[in-house]
Amino acid sequence: MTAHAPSLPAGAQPLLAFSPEVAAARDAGRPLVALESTIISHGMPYPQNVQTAREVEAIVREHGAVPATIAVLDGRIRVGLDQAQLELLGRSPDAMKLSRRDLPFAISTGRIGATTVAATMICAHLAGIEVFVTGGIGGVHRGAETSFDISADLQELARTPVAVVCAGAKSILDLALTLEYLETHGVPVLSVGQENFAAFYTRDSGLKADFRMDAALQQAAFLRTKWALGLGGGAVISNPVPVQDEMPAAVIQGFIDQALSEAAAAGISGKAVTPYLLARIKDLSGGASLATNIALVKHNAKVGTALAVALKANNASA
Ligand code: PSU
Ligand code: MN
Repeated sequence: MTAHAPSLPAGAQPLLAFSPEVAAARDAGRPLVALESTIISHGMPYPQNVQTAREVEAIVREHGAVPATIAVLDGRIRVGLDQAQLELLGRSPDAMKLSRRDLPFAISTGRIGATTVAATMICAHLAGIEVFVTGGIGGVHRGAETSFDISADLQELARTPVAVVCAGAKSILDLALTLEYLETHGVPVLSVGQENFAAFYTRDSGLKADFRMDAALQQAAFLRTKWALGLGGGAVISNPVPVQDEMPAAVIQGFIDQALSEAAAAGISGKAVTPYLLARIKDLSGGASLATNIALVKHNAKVGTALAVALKANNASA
């Protein structure tokens, strides 16, 4: 182990399993980028989900870090998945969607589990990984004042020191309340390339992010400072979808509104809400939303890898 290789809490050690590639990267002190698996099991259809997961991993390698896709299989947290494990997650109708509360259940009962943003942050932190790339984060749902539906992703961002690179959040959510909630809990939102928070399918939510920071070195210095101050918790790195992949705002908003009213009419609640909305939007858009989704995750992989590399450099010079 190098000076910077993280040490696991003793109790967690037997519950984590590193792929050979990730284990070697840890030993060598190379930058690692965590990737989530709910986007594979519940966010995209097969086979595009597995294909995208592999392509995103390749982008991370190409840009100088090692990808660590995270899931729960055979009673352990897998940090780094092989092809067979990715296929299993991508095809299995039994894969559970795991957030913070669900992790111990899936591990202790040997279930197949895909990790959400919240659970992936927890696992990445246990594995000593500081950067995590995904598509979009969960947030405060519209109507949360009566449903209390606020994603556990937001609390996780408040407590677990991992930077989450995403394309903002979908406007299936109340994005203004999501930003308010993050502010209340001290979670900074850094925006790349623009002032405003990104809205996943579209670049501009119309809401200002906290700080614009285009350069990975700036973002890394911000995070090192935050953590050096003992402030803990994570940060949102909002990276808008590339212009050429953006969806027309009015078009996507129509699909989102329809999906929301169908979800309400069908009485969908709890953890089923987000996967239901994602699947409906994909169907309503005739697959156009999926192409945007894939493009933005790949773009996030580039930005996240640059950040992981910059954080290593910042560490070495500290
Ligand atoms: N938003 C997306 N795509 C996703 C998700 C959210 O645009 O795939 C997934 C992520 O895994 C996120 C989870 O952590 O849904 C949030 O679920 P919930 O709203 O139930 O907390
Ligand atoms: Mn929820």
